[in-house]
Amino acid sequence: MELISLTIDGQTVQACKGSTVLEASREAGVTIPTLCHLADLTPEGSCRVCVVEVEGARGLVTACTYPVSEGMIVRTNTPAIREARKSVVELMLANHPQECLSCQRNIDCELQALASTFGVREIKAEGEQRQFAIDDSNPFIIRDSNKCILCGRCVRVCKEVQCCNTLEWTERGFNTKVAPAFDTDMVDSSNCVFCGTCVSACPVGALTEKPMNGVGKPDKKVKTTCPFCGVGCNYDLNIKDGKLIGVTSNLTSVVNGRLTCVKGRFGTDYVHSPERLTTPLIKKNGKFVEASWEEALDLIATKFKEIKDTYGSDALAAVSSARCVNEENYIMQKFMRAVIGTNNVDHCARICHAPTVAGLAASFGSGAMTNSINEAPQCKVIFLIGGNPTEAHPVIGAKIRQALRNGATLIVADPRRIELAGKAHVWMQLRPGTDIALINGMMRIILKAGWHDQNFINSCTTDFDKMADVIEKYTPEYVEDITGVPKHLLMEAARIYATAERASIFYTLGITEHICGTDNVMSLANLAMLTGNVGKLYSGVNPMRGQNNVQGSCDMGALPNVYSGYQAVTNAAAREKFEKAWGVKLSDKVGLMMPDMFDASIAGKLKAMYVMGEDPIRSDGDAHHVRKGFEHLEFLVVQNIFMTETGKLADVILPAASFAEKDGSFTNCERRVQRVRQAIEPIGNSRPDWQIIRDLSNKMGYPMSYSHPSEIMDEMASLSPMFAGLSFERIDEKGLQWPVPDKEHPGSQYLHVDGKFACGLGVFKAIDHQPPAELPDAEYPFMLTTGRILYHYCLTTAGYSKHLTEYRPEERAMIHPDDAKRLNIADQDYITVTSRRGTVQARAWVTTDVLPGGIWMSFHYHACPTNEVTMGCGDKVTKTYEYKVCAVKVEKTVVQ
Ligand SMILES: Nc1nc2c(c(=O)[nH]1)N[C@H]1C(S)=C(S)[C@@H](COP(=O)(O)OP(=O)(O)OC[C@H]3O[C@@H](n4cnc5c(=O)[nH]c(N)nc54)[C@H](O)[C@@H]3O)O[C@H]1N2
Ligand SMILES: Nc1nc2c(c(=O)[nH]1)N[C@H]1C(S)=C(S)[C@@H](COP(=O)(O)OP(=O)(O)OC[C@H]3O[C@@H](n4cnc5c(=O)[nH]c(N)nc54)[C@H](O)[C@@H]3O)O[C@H]1N2
Ligand SMILES: [Mo]
Repeated sequence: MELISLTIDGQTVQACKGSTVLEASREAGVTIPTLCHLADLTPEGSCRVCVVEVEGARGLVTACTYPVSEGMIVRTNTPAIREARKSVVELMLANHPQECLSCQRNIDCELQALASTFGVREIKAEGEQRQFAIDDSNPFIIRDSNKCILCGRCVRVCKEVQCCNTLEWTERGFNTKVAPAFDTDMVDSSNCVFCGTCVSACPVGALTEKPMNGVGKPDKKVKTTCPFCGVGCNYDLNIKDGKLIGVTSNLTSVVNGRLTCVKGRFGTDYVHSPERLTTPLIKKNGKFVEASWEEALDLIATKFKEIKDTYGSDALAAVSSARCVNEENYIMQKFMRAVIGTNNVDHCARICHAPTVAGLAASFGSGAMTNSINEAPQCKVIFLIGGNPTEAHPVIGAKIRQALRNGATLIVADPRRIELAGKAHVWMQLRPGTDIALINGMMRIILKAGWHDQNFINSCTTDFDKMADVIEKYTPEYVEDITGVPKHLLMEAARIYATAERASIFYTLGITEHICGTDNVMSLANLAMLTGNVGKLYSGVNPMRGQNNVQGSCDMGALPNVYSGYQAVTNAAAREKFEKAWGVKLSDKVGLMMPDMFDASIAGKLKAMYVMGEDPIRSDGDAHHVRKGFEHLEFLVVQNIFMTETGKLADVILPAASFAEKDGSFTNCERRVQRVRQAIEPIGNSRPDWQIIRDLSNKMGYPMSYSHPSEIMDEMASLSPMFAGLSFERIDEKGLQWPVPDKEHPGSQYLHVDGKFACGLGVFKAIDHQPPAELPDAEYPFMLTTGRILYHYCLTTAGYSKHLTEYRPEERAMIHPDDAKRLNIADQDYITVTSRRGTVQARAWVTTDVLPGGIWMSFHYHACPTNEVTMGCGDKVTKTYEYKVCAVKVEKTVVQ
C-alpha cells in the first residue's frame, strides 16, 4: 500500500493513499466528531459535523469524504470549525423534539452527546415542527420520523450491509423522511426482514427496538454468541436488574459485525418466558410432581444403575444437544462412555448434516465447511444449492447479497423461488430429490467442453475415471428429463461455475435430507474437485451447518462412532488414550444412531434414554414411530429449558439453564469456536447442563470435579489433536477456527490449502441418480417438502418468543395456484395434508414460488406437527430422514 505524508494540526503523519482525512486523523489519534459517518458504510458528508480546514480548499470540507494527498495541511479544531460544527448541531436540534428524558435513547444519543461536546445550550424548537405518525406496526421496531435527523445511516446500512433496500428517502424538503417504499409502515413493506440493523445504525431515537422483558438503561452488556443458527453471530445481551432486556450489535463481532437477524436481535425474549422449567419434576401416578435436585438425581442414578446391571450398558442411550455448549456435549458423551459404558450417544446432526460429516470426510477427509463466512462478499461466483440462507442463515444471506452488490454471479438450484433465486443469474428449479442428476449433468458438460482442471485432478485427486464413466450417460436431455431443468440453464450454470477463476458452493438440507444425502454431498465434492474449486480463498464446498452448536456437538464426539476430534471408537489407539485419561474400560462397539434407538426400544433392547436439549417426537421423521419408541422405554429422562412433547413422556424432567445463564463455547459453521458468556443467573431452580451431568456422574460413583466449563475444554483439548490449541483464554476475543493443533496455532481460515486434502488425495465418487423413497401416486398425488421460515426456529425456543410468535403465529403451507384452483382452495383457507403416516392442518399460501404438484411446509408449529406426516426412512449411510420428499394428498378442510 502506497503511503503519503500530510500534516494534521501541525503534526506530520503518514496515511494510505486513497484514504480520507477522517481515516488519516483517526489513525494518527486525532479525534474528529462525526454523525452521518459510520466506518462500515460509504461516506456521504451530508451532516457536516466533521468539517475541517484544508489549506488551499475553498471553505470547510467534510473530513469523511475528503481524500488525503501528499503534503496536505489539515486543521481540525480552529474556532471557525468549532463554530461551524456547533451551528450544524443547533440547526438539527431546532427541528428535533426536546423530550430527551422520555426518549429510549436518552444518554445513548449521539446528537445529545455532540450538543454537550459543542456546548450547545437548550434550543427552542423553532417554527413549524414535523408531525409524522409513529410506525409501531410490527412487534420489533418503532420508527419515529419526528426524531430523525436525516443522517441517512439507516438507509445506507439497509442498502450496503443488509442489502435489502427497504428504507429509502421519501417526500421532499421540509417533509423529507426515511421510510419503506411508498411511505408504507414497515410491516407492509414487501422486503423488510426486521433484522434491526437500521436500529443499530440510528444515532438518535428515530429507530428503536420494542422493549423485551423490561425497559430502561441496561446495568451491563455481556457479549455472547447467538443461540439460534450456525452462523455464530456475536452481540451484546443488555441486562438490567438481572433480566435480559434487549440485544444490541457489538461491532467487534468477527462474523457479523453490526448485522444480526430478527431472531438474534428480538427472539431471545424466550429466556424469560413464564413457561420455562424451573424445578425438577418426577412423574408419580402419571402426573409430574415437583422434586428437589437431590431426589431427582438420586432416582436417575438408581434407575440407570439398575438398568445397566440388569440389561447391560447398551440398554441405555443418550441424545445430546446442538443447542448446548461444547463443554456440555463433551461431558455428555463422556458420561455415556465412561460412566454408563456405551457408545449410544447421538444428536440432531443425525437428522440434519450427518451426510455432510460422512460425505465430505469421505471425499476430502474433513466433514466441515471448507471456507469462511466473510469470504462470501468477495466471491466472484456462488453456487447455492438446496439452501435458503435468507431465512435459515440470514447473515450469510446478507453476505451473499453483498457479493452480488460487488458484482458476483449467482447460480441457484432450488425447487422453490427463494429470495436468492429471484436475484440469481441462473435459477434451476429442479424437482426435489434430483440433485445427483443435475450435478452429474453439469460435470459432463464441463468435461466435454474441456473446462475441467486437469492439473488439479492429476495431482490432488484419485478415482477420477470411475466417476467420469458414470456421468457419461447424463446428457443434458437425460438430465432435463429427470430434473425438469431446461438444458440451456444447465449448460449456462456449468459454464459459469467451471470457467470462473474461483467459485464457491454453498449448500444445506436440500442436499442432505434425502435417502441419497451422503451421495448428494459427495457429488458436490466431485464438482468442486473437477474444476479445482477447493483449497483456495473464495472457493470451496460450504455446508451451512444448522443449529448454533451442531458443528461443536459433532466435534465433541456426541456421535455413536467417534470421541471428540473425530477419533474412532473402533480405533484401538484412540480408545486406549481415552481409557487412560478417564480411568475406565471403554466399549469398542459403535453405538446406535438416533433412528436406531427408537427401533431398538420397540424391539425391547433399549430400556432407558437420557434426552438433553432436543425434542425427537416433534423433530424426527414419522412422529408415530418415534413416540412408540419412547413409550416402550422403561425409563426416560428429559433435560430441557421448556416442556416438550418428548418431555411429556418422561419419568424425570430436569430444568436446564439457557445460553444466557451459563459459560461455555459454541462452534459455528465456519469451525470458529466462540465464547458463550453468562449474563444472568439461572432461572428459578434450573442449572447449567454441564453441572447436572457432573452431579449425576458423581452420584453414580464416577467422580467429576469440574468447577467451570473451561476445565472441560482443557481436558477435551488435551485429548483431541485437532483442537489441542483451544482454551477459553485463546478464544476470548475472536474465537479460533479449527484445526488448531497447538497453543501457538492461529487457526485455519480455509481447509485443504493448495489441494492438499486432509485425507491426502481427494476422492472422486461414482454416483448415480436415485429417486426419492416415496414418490407421488394416484392416492397421494402431491410431493411434500419441509423446511424453515425466517421468523421461527426449529420447534421449541422461538415458540416462546412473544415477538416472533406475534409476527408469524401459524403454519402457512405453500401450494401452486393451478393446484389450489383445481382443489377449490383460496389463499388463507385451511387445508388438510395427509400422508400414509398421518395428517395435519395448515392455512394455505397460494403462490407460484412452488412447483405445481408440490406442497411446502415448515415444521415449527405446535398446532401443526408436520412430522406426523413425514417419513421415517433415511439416508443409506447416515439414516438422516428424507424430510425433503414424501407423498401426500391435500384437501380443503371442511369446517364443521
Ligand atoms: N429461521 C430459521 N433458521 C434456521 C433454522 C430454523 O428452524 N429457523 N434451523 C437451523 C437448522 S437446524 C438448519 S439444519 C438450517 C437449515 O437451513 P436450510 O437447509 O437452508 O433450510 P430448509 O428450509 O430446510 O431447506 C433449504 C432449501 O432446500 C430446498 N430443497 C428442498 N428439497 C430440495 C432438493 O431436493 N434439492 C435442492 N437443491 N433443494 C431442495 C428447499 O426449497 C429450501 O429452500 O437452518 C438453521 N437456521
Ligand atoms: N419436517 C422436518 N423436520 C425436521 C427438519 C426439517 O427440515 N423438516 N429438520 C431437522 C433438523 S435439521 C434439525 S437440526 C432438527 C431439530 O430438532 P430439535 O433439535 O429437536 O429442535 P430444537 O427445537 O432446536 O430443539 C432443541 C431443544 O433444546 C432446548 N434447549 C434450548 N437451549 C437449551 C439448553 O441450553 N439446554 C437444554 N437442556 N435444552 C435447551 C429447546 O427448548 C428445544 O426443546 O429438526 C429436524 N426436523
Ligand atoms: Mo439442523
